[in-house]
Amino acid sequence: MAKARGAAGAQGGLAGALNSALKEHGGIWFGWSGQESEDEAGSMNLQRSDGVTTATIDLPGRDIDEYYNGYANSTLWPLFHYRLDLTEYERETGKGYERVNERFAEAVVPLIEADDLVWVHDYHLIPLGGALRARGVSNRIGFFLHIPWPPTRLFVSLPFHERLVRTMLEYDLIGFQTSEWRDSFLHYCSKELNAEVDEDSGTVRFEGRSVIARTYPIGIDWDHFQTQGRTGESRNAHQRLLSSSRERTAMIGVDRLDYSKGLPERIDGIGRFFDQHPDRVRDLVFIQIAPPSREDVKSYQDIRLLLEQKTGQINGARSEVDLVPIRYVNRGYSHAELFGFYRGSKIGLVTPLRDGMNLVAKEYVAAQDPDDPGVLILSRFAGAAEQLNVNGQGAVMVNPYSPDDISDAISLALDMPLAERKARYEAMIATIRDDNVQSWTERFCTDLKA
Ligand code: ADQ
Repeated sequence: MAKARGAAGAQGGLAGALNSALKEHGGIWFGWSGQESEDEAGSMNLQRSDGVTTATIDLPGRDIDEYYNGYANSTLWPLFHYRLDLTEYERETGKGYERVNERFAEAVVPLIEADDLVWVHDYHLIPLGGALRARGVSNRIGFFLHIPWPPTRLFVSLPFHERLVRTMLEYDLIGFQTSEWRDSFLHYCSKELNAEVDEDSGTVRFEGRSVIARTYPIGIDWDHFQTQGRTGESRNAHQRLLSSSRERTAMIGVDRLDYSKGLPERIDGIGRFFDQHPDRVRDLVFIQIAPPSREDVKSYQDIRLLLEQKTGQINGARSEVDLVPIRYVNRGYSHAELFGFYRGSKIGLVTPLRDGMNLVAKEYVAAQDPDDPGVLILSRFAGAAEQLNVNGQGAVMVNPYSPDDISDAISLALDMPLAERKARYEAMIATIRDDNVQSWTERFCTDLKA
């Protein structure tokens, strides 16, 4: 018997992106099932559904605690999102992380055939490439980091930082979302490892090996998303949103409930807007969709409480019998429904404190009516800012730590004339449509093969 402990959920950006890539190219998706096994060595489950083959293994409770909730989500995730204050440095969980990566390598080796490309994803699996090499796998192996790479000064707070980066240098190709994260990685290699680094090509030479680090900004599955947007389910969601907000402008936020997404800071910004424009409380309704994630980790329980408190305070102070300014919803929706909600919202509020890319920003714009588009307010600290802040056009950029900045941006968006909304939309839409998840996969795999 296995019981669910929730891994890469349906609401994760990574899961959605990879599913699309595999449907297109075939291959096997290997990883943790999200289930807890009762015995030490969970067996492998092979399944085929919707054109995608998955090979997953269950993990014993201790591994889930040390590897997934521990090192991956209480050490690497906060550290890579610049949150030293939340980062736990426990040697035991570090050992669990390495142990599980070894176990994954052991399990996946028999599935790898001579000509296969091996593509490893994200911070949970950084040492997997090295563990595969140690087992004689000589295939091309690539790694993509979905989250930021922190500046060297922060990264060196990790005990054994060098050990982690040395395993990264076992890959042939390393992909980052933005040049900022890539440059931080190269800086570390040159500063701390004394590796020979060629910034232009991204080549790192170290102890006889050579690896290339490049940027591959991830995109959405444009065609699939547009198809979802044409369904009855999507139109229904759109209608529900419009009729429930009546004459008020709907502003939407959609995020996993995670401290990196800047949710309490966002609520503070909205509070500031209401303080500065009490006459406009009736003009706006803010809808925050935030399904809980990683609920076994304390910092996630804390952020949930904080958010409930903050929305409660504003709603208590600003509600009328016929009006609630913030609708805070703790559940997931299908992409069809999200499309409808985005389309019905004249403002999209995406204000992470730090984010590898942020696909919600791209989905919001992709769902807009080109003849009457809404306005995207975007944090300068989201990876997506590198693509969506186009010469001062595109998204309205904000500093998510500043409630005044968020308040000003909401004012600007509420009153923005149609011509400017269209110009900003036009500045973003081509890259969102063309630099999609298919072209991202294509670019990475072509470079990995080369
Ligand atoms: P995430 O941190 O999960 O991804 P994001 O890129 O925004 O963040 O992707 C979230 C995805 O989940 C979107 O496709 C969104 O539609 C979906 N989602 C969010 N809330 C939902 C809800 N309530 N119901 C249904 N679906 C919901 C990580 C990194 C990001 C990076 C992605 C992809 O943290 O920086 O962009 O991987 O690389």
